[in-house]
Amino acid sequence: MAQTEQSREPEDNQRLDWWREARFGMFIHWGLYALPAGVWDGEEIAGLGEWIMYRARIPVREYEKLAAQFNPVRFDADAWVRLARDAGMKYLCITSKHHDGFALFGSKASSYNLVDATPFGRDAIKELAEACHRHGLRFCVYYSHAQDWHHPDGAGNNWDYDEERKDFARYLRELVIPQVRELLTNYGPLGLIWFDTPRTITPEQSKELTDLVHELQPNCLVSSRVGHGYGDYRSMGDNQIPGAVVTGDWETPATVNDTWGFKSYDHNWKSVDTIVYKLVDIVSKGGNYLLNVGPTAEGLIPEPSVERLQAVGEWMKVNGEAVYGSGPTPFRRLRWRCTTKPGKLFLHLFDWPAGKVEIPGLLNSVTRAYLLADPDRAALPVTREGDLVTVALPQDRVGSVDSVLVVEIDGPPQVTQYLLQQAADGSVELPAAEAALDARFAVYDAGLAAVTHWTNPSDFVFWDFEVHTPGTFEVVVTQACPAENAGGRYTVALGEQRLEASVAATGSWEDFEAVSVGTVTLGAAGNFVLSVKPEALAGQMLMNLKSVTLRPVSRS
Ligand code: JFZ
Repeated sequence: MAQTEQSREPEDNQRLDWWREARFGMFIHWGLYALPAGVWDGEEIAGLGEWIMYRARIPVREYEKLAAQFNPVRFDADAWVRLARDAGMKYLCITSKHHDGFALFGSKASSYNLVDATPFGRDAIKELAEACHRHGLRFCVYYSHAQDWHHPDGAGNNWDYDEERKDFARYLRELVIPQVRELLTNYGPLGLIWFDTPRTITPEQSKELTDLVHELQPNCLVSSRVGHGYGDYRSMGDNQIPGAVVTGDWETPATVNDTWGFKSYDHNWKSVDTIVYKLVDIVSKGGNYLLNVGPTAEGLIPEPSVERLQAVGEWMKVNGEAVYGSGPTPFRRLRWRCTTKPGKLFLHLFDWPAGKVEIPGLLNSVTRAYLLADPDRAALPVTREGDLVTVALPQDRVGSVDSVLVVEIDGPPQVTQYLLQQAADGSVELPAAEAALDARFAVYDAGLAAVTHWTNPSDFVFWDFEVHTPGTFEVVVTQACPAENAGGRYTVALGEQRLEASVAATGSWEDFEAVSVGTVTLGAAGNFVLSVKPEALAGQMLMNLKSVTLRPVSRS
């Protein structure tokens, strides 16, 4: 479990050079679905905004009528691209055609597009491509190659069309291939094409599309969602951040609120701190962060997204060096997220440790340490005791959100892996701050010093630790949960041993209580992994989790 699944081996794939350098990109989901914005026939439709046609089973002839009303007069390609640029993003990827089949570009293959079917009549893909080229961002497109709910032969629409009579190859031939050709020939160089939800596509068809892209533009990347293992890099599940370093080239596509396409009533915006944390967490595990905005039918990026991206940009201006072109952490376990460049470790201090930062296991000599937020980059005192390096810090925080400490070292990182250690009294303390998180929504909140936003039952946390004095231990979970959400069930697993537990009511999300959930026996000294995994939520979130403690009850 500590080993996250391996992806494609890193290869010397030169077309990826810019993408590995970029690390941070803007995703844009924009289309006719921005008009209903999550409401159909007066009813709020659950799920993602861009899925409304599917979720409400809207007939093609009804949904198509949205085109006649789509007139995003406030659309300003330069404004969108400037926002991305100022946020520190290096590429921009927009839905040139989503599952609803509506294209944002003029197309000879189908008139169901922004130029030919709307009063607006402009080509948003062209305007954005030009704006990106003006402002130095790589321009990229999303293209739904398998699902198309408008085309009679596309995948997904079974309420208008008879699945049995669909000829998927005809859809590829008559719409997808011509449109992909248009995208790759009419808009200058594309950074990448983001295919999605391969569904019923065959391996031959995935290969054919990938080859077509590379034939037309050898440097254009293809996302793994083209299907069947093709593509240049791997896209994780939506919002999915792995628990540990993943080798190979990968990205996490993610949302700022919960939807991709605009929904008028989705106000669940992530905080600036959370967004920066996710960016750093992803880079520290070897990936890219493709962060979405969902503009309105008027053509505006929602203000809450704008404000957050601007604040992220402020942080990036000071600390971008720790993100662009940076590689993953060399530490299996360290209290701080760490990103790297040759000769440099960047430690990300989301909370400010009093007086000092300790780096256990660092064998390199440290030539200099300083904070990126310090305009003078004054050298901080560094001391060493064996393989424990300590950097002295000012008492008060320098910088905000995440203060980046640069530790310059002599050559490639050489580290002894330190797992969490059993205390002298035999107890093992596993704090949330040190937990590895494999999650779509759960995050570590430095203010609460707890894992929170645990809304997804597949999200789990785990810790690696070392035990020198074996025995039987009481497992104590320090958690918070208001009564309305209590009673969710989860499993604490340690090797083969599993404890089933139920979330206790503690009064609020911020009142923490230590709850004993049973005992485990560690028969011998060694390294262990303990995980906490939800089984069933009783409300919106499982619980806020501050720590798990193993308290010795007897020695073996
Ligand atoms: C897809 C789309 O259906 C969705 O509308 C959006 O465009 C998103 C970026 O991609 O949804 C997915 C695709 C894959 C996973 C989850 C949602 N996945 O692998 O977990």
